[in-house]
Amino acid sequence: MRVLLASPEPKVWSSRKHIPLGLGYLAACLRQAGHEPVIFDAAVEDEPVEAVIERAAEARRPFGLIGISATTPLIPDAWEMAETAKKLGLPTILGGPHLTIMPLESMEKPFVDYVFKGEGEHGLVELVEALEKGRHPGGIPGLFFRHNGQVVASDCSPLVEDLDSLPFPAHDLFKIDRYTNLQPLTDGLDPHARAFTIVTSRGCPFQCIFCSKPVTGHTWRARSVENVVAEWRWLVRDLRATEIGLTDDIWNRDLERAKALCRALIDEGLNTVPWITVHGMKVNYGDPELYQLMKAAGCKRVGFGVESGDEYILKHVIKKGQTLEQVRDAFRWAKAAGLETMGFFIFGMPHETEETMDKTIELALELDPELANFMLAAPFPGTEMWDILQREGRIFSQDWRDFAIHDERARFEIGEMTAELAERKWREAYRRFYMRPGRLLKRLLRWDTWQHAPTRLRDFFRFFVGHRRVRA
Ligand code: B12
Ligand code: SF4
Repeated sequence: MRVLLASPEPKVWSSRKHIPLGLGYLAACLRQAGHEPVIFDAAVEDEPVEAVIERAAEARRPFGLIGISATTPLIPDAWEMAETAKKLGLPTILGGPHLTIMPLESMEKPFVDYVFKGEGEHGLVELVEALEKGRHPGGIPGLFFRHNGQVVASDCSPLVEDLDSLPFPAHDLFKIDRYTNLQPLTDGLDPHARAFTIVTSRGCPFQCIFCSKPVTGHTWRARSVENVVAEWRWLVRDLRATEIGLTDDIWNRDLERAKALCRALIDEGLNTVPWITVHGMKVNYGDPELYQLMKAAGCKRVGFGVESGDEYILKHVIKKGQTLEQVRDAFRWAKAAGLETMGFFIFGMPHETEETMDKTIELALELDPELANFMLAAPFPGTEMWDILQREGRIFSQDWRDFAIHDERARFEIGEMTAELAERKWREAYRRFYMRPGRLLKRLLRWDTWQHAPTRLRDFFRFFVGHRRVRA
């Protein structure tokens, strides 16, 4: 069967475009089972989804199903896309993080035929085969569907136990030259970079109260070093990657495995293409040797979730499971090894005060990463923070689109932590971090600042001037 695998266009602020790797895995499994998947990522296409569906029908090569992926802020756009496809006669299935949290919400939409909860590699292939053979889709773990007008709900959310058993994601099906490099705020925007992402493990056993990881839960499942290196070789040698991003939740959970991966990349001569840890480098698991090996293996930059500069908030409020000492060590070791660093910081979490947020700003200044990413807390459904706010706070957001992290509005208030306070400290963090004379001078001396002046100016206005918006 020809299956259209689609991602809606993110209307959340983002100057970068990454491949939706989940669709790459689904496509690879469909292809392995003899089907014909086509990837449609609305972020990089220059025609609407209906044009692709209609053209396929006219050419007598119609699609038999559309599978749409959605995170929480993208769900309204996923519904729009499903409605369009349904009007053109295509059965629709939705999957991804938001559907795993709230499958029934989408089953209420008449234009959604199926919802998938969990990792979809096996379930989607089973559904396609059932549809092809005209079989009833009952009994597929993770699948929600209607039968005699009633929703039949699955009671489980499947996880792939042996990640090595999966084919590599169908990287070759993405229009890779339409994606940007992974961190344009740091590297300048290269709209034609061949930037691929790779996931070497899935899940994270920590339980930070703000983190929405519905698909993988608290598991940690790692691919073998050999399996990861084989995919890496394909990216570097065959697909001519110019940049690789690790997007695990926590790739260094097993320190020895992380070191072994670096050694293998060196031995295989795959250290010629720069790579970065976009997410998922946890400060808890490291030592100077790891960072030196990463550097030798071609790593250019590491990103750490620092979140807060206040030990009490870290430990007792957001349950980050890391200490400030571990944070300082990690930055020191990474810098000493010659790696660039990035820090992620969150403002406006429950129980925050002016003082705790001042500590976060001070810590960012002390750590002085190449890129500091300050975010306003977003209460994703299904997280502990969401539950706390339902009980004790006030969430303003009316629309799932408001849950985009890169948005300049506080989304809730709780106790003394007002929206005004969170937004003020968040803006102050950007001002104090980026407007330091030394940093400004360094930035002005970089060629890419001038090469990408329009993007830089837009970012400048966004952070330092801000948009006036009315809060509901
Ligand atoms: C890389 C990444 C990004 C990249 C690329 C996003 C992309 N287009 O894939 C960038 C940086 C652009 C990004 C942006 C955002 N991200 Co992000 N991102 C990730 C990250 C770290 C890895 C994603 C990944 O490749 N996973 C591996 C694949 C295999 O898993 P998967 O995508 O979930 O797909 C599997 C299942 O979900 C399911 N499935 C998925 N789609 C479908 C469709 C069908 C039909 C079926 C049957 C099954 C199915 O099967 C897949 C295979 O097992 C995850 C964390 C994580 N570990 O998942 C966060 C994560 C997905 N992001 C998250 C968020 C919040 C965002 C943003 C909203 C942030 C923002 N800007 O505000 C945006 C949204 C942009 C968007 N396009 O959706 C949240 C989502 C939470 C939620 N409730 O929705 C996550 C879970 C991180 C977190 N813990 O908070 N992200
Ligand atoms: S350590 Fe990172 S991935 Fe793990 S729960 Fe916390 S924020 Fe999420």
